[in-house]
Amino acid sequence: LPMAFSRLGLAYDDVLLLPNETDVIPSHVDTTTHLTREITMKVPIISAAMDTVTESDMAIVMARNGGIGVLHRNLSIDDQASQVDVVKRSESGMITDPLTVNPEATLADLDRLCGRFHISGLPVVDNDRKLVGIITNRDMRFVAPEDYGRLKVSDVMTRKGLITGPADISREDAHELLAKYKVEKLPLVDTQGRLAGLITVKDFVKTEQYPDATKDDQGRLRVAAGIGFLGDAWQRASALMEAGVDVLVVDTANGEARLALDMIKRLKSDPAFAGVQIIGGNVATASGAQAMIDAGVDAVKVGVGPGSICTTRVVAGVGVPQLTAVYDAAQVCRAAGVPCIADGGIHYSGDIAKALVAGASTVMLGGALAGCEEAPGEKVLLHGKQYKLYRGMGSLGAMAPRGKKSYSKDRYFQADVTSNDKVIPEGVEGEVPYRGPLNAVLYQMIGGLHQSMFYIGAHNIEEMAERGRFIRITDAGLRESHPHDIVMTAEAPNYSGF
Ligand code: RVP
Repeated sequence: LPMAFSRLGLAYDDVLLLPNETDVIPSHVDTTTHLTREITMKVPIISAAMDTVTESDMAIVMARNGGIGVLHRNLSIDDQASQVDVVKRSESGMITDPLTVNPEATLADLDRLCGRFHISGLPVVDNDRKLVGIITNRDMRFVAPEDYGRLKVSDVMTRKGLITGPADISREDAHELLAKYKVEKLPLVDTQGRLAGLITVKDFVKTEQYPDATKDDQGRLRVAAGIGFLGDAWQRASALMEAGVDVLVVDTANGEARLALDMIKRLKSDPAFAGVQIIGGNVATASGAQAMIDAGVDAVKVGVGPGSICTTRVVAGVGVPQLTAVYDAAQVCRAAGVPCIADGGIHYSGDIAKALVAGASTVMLGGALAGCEEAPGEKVLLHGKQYKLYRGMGSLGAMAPRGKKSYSKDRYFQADVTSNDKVIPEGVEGEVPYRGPLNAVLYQMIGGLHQSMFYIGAHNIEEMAERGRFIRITDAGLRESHPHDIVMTAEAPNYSGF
């Protein structure tokens, strides 16, 4: 028994980082880090696999800004796989397998397809995949929406004077053709006139606009997705992989469960999944991290109970204060060359810096991003302020949705519970303040991290762990850290006393 009391667990709020002598300029730091053994990112931030945080809109903007999103799994296999598809098709160097439309399709069909994938036009191919035209916003501009059901694509598409390029065109030549003919889309065709790819001007613009974007070797945005380990989990993993997912996250509240470890081992030993990185979690101790590493994961996710919506620590009495959990796990991870992800409990940019100094390579955020425009769900008005729904994946709403199937009960090992009133929640449901577009929120988060690196004297993430030093603080110290003795009258973009 005495052993059980021998250690003190610390949370982010228990410490501060000491300032150091520094020659660092905040805007010059390099925040490149490892998401997994094989994938690097320019920004160490991941959006959580939660149904009020990450669907395709969130994942796209996360990846554009240099981080990555983990698509949640509280939806059918088809729906989750099609979200992977939406992210992978959202922008790319050259689309080798572009979406197309048949000349016989109606404009209503076309409109639906374009809406779903947020695109403005498509190459038109016949049944032999021969390019017969292209249809874009320009062709649709003078068509009344009432006529969409009646008119076919072949009635309005552009078929004369099509500008195309050869299948093996270089990026530079493609750019020249787009500019010369002032067109937005360049279909690529093989020697038989069959469609072989598509290059769009939007992708060139996006590349300039988002130089830090997290992309695969074909120039497509990277995306991760959560999976379980029971029932049809294998089928889900396969469907996600076929849709082009970069990373699978075996997503459980207790990564040390035998079933979760077995799932990881199986994925890692199947050559079919060789091109996909596997993240495992969550654990909160050195031995938990070691179990994950032994199972073969490409990154270990750490956090039992720190989440803002999590009640595991009170319902089960289990958990480790997050700073200590990250530190303990990171020691083991570093020795094995496996990146460590600090998941949960991060609400201010300063917490990101503390997690990285403790040894994490990246952080995962839920509540801090749930108020963004790109998070799923509508804004609600409460007492004259705007909010968005945020709930735990272990909340009643997520595990026992009214009239709907929950796909994520197994995260808490309750998949066999058939009656909703028998669910044991480990999370709560609530609202977080609406925060506007994710771009602006990430700008503040990343900017805050740059400031930390300046104070610590770290030019890069590796130096954070080397040079960063903690000091423990008291309740009085914490009170002193936050604004005090003032009534705040203006909102700061990176601080809320909420
Ligand atoms: P936070 O960022 O503090 O809001 O925490 C988000 C994390 O909380 C998630 O990434 C996940 O690990 C955890 N979580 C999600 N649902 C629940 C729950 O219902 N207990 N916990």
